[in-house]
Amino acid sequence: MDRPAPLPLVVLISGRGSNLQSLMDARARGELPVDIRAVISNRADAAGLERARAAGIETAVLTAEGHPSREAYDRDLMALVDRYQPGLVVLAGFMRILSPAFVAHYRGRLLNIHPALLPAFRGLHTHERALAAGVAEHGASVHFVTEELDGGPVIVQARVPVKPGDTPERLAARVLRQEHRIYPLAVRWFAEGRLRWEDGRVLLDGRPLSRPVDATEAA
Ligand code: NHR
Ligand code: GAR
Repeated sequence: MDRPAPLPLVVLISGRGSNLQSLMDARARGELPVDIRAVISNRADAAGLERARAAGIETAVLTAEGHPSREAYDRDLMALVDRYQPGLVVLAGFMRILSPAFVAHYRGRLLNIHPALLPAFRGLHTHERALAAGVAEHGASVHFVTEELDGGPVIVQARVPVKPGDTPERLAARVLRQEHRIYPLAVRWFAEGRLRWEDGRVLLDGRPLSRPVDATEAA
C-alpha cells in the first residue's frame, strides 16, 4: 500500500539532544512517518548537533550573538527554519523563550516537551521545585506552544512517582525516560494527521480533548 509522504520536521535544540535522539530512533524503527529536515541549535556546543550529524541530518547553528533584540533573533530563526519548509517544528530542550511573532508564524505546528505535569511547574528548574513542593507525583507534558510560556494546550502527559531520597538528578532521569516515550507518540499523532489544534481546541482523531491523554506507564 502507498503511504502518505513523511511530514517534514525541524527540531530546535540547545543541549544534550536526548529527546531529539528519541525522535530519530523512533523514525529509524519505522514508527514515525517524518523527514527530519534539519536540527537547529542556538548553541554551537550542543551535543545534540553531533547526534544529528551522526544520523546524516543537516544541522545549523544560530547564536544570539549580533542580534540586537529577541525579536531580531527570532526573525532570523524564522527565516532559517522556513528554508526547510517544515510541517511541524519541535522544541526539544530548546532554552530560549520565543517571541509572539515567532509563535504566531508556527501556530498549530509548534510543539514543546516540558519536564513537569503542566499546569504545575511552568518555567525552569522543575525537578528542584517539585521536590521542594513535596509533590507525590511529577512527570512530563507535550503541548502546543503559545505566547504564554508553557501555557499552551497540553496533548499528552506521563506521570512518575516521587520516591524517598530523590534528588533532582534522579527525578529528572525518571521523567526523561517518559519524555522519550511521549514525545515520539505525540509527533506520530501529528504526522499521521490524527492530532490538530484549531479554533482553540485540540482534536485527536476528530474529537476534542477535554483533558490531556494520560500515557503513564504501568508500574
Ligand atoms: N516560547 C513560548 N513563546 N512559549 C513557550 O511555551 C515556550 C517557548 C520557548 C521555549 C520551552 C520551555 C520549557 O519547556 C519553551 C516553551 C526556556 C525558558 C527560559 O526561561 C523557559 C521555558 C522554556 C524554555 N529561557 C531563558 C530565556 O530568557 C533562558 C534560560 C537559559 O538560557 O538557561 O529565554 O521549559
Ligand atoms: C528535557 O528534560 C526537556 O524536557 C527539558 O530539557 C531537557 C532537554 O534534554 N526542556 C526544558 O526544560 C525546556 N525549557 P535533551 O536535550 O536531552 O532533550
